[in-house]
Amino acid sequence: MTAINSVTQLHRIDRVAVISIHFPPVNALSAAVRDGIHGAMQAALQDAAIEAVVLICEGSTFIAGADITEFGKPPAGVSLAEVQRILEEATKPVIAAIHGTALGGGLEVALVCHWRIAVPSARLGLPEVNIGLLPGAGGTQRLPRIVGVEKALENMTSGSHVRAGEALESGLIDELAPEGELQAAAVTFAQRIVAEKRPLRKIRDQNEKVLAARDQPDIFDKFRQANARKFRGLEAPERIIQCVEAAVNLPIEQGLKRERQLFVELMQGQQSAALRYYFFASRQAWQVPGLAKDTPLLPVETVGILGAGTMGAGIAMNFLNAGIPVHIVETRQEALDRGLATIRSNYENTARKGRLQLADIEQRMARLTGSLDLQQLADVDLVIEAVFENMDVKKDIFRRLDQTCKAGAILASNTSALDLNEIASATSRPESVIGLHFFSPANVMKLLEVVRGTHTSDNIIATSMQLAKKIGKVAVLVGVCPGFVGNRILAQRQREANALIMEGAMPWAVDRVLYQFGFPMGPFAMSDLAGLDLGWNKERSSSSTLREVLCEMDRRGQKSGAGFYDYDEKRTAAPSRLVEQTIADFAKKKGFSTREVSDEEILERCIYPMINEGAKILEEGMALRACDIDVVWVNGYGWPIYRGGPMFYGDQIGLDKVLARMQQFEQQLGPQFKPAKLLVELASSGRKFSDLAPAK
Ligand code: T1G
Repeated sequence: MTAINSVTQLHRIDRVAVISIHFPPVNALSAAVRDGIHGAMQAALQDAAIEAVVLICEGSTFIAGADITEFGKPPAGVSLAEVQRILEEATKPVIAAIHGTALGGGLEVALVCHWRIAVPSARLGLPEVNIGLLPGAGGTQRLPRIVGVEKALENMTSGSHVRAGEALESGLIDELAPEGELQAAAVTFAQRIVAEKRPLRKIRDQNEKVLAARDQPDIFDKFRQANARKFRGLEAPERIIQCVEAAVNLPIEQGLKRERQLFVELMQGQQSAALRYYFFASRQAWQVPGLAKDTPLLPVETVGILGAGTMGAGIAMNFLNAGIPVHIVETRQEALDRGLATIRSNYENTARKGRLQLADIEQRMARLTGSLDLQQLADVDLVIEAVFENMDVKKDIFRRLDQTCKAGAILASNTSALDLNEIASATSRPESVIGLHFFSPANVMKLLEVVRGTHTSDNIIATSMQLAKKIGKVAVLVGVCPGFVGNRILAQRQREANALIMEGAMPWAVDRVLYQFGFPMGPFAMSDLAGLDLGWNKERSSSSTLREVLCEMDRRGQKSGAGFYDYDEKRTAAPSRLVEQTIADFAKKKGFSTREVSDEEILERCIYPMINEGAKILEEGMALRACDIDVVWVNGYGWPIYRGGPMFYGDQIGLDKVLARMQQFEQQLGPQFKPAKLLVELASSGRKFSDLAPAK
């Protein structure tokens, strides 16, 4: 066994050299890994006793890509291109032995080896698109040569992982190895290749699949059209398509040059910076400073849910899907029946789309029970209250849970804005009370705000964060304040959107600006979808707000065929002249004078107060990090991920510019624009939100 460097070992089995990489956690292609592979290959090629080479990794996975932490830093060590050259031009067969995930640059290294073997559980992919890049080490040129143009386009623009079995069928790998016997199988495969004197095979020389696509130029435009909605606003997918077009129409050397050029464009662009930022932000959100790594976790093997309404039913599905039995308690039989039926029908809808088997439905429904008896929750590990948003109701429920539930049970509220500490004060065990704020539809939306009360214990927090991961949520720990983090920031945008249409901006203008910014839908279209009459009371309505006026006109949103927009029978929205006049009349009655409002002002008025509110949230310690706020908004409110999140966006614009505009708005429009102290502090010292250390 020879240590080539700190992360690379070289040893020999019979006449096969085994290059073994050990660079936890994912054997990323750091400078040391690149140097190690290159050095080991030089040694193997010079050693006459060696007839073949196996490249394998220790730990959990094969190389999972370039080392993203090196991006933006001065290059060091042997280049990836040089590593690939020595592998591909080797005069002895090189076999990549894959387990775990071969992703990005890792798969691109495997593709310059002459053969590939993998265990069945291995997954392979080129997911660079997820960080706003494209496979920049030949992946866009070699993958189409193996799996064909259409499959390559799909794989690289979706960033999907392919299981080893499928990879074997498509020719991406050549052999499957028994689980746990990868190295032995790879060495045997290498020996067989030598014994059979197989000519060395380079993917770069296999052109039949790309040449065949030359006669089908419309493949690319069809693919663009079919994915236009999914790729909206994103730069990387289009560049990937252009690289594959180059693979079809150009010799590989020119194709590689084209790939390099487009890769550098993306690497230097703002979208990749935002997506790489988000990659790490989404992982940091799980870290809770001050929480010991070995904080004991509580068992969560049974869950009780209070309330079988939309939220309670959706919340229940998360646990049923994760194999955790749920007991739902309601106060009225018909409400309970309706809730249980909703869960079943949700599953049946998913099955109709082919995403669930009928057997799975029965298996999950078998884990679900319901009753009108709170005593049924006496022994559950976790109770989630999901009832009417009224403090008195919630305090009464928590008082009764305190008397009913076993010691050590986690008592959680799904409240979206009420004071969790006040709810906890109704119990004798505030240390067991936590907020688990799901977002509707709770079985779909990824975000879970984990609300930490003043007295919530560390093991309840640690257990809740771990549980969130188990049920497939993106959890962010937040503090107790009105609206917590997400809704508190949303209130800023809503206030400005509503103010803008009193000043002369049309609802469809505001929606267009925010849609073009990258949100899936603007606030007025969203209101029409949700219904303008949420909480509206016909008897008490007094035309005091524009929403009341519209509801009184029976313009209650999509469901009534009209809201801010008019809707045809297919629910296609169109601006409404009547609403335009209604807004003008209402604004006049309220004393507003209307004017032309520019798209730029609409965007700044909606977005900058969100950034400012995020600064206040950080000042108050209601979020641990600025990037946590971004994770909340990407996962809970459709902030375009390629813009990183409101706080990252503020950093990219420049906090000095945000501050200056907030000060102008404050002067023109009032104290609601008063800049946060932290914004003033950072802007005046030339710092960014990303310079802030996490709160303790
Ligand atoms: N570089 C550096 N660190 C990485 C990393 C990477 N590529 N991938 C993961 N990590 C860290 C991660 O930050 C975390 O750190 C730890 O590993 C565990 O990750 C030339 C240019 C491999 C499926 O996009 O998809 O190659 O928080 O929590 O859930 O064309 O990580 O522990 O300190 O995600 O088991 C392309 C990205 C790069 C793969 C494992 N490759 N990674 O998932 O663990 S660009 C990727 C993943 C490229 C080439 C281009 C996942 C995973 P910490 P984790 P996991």
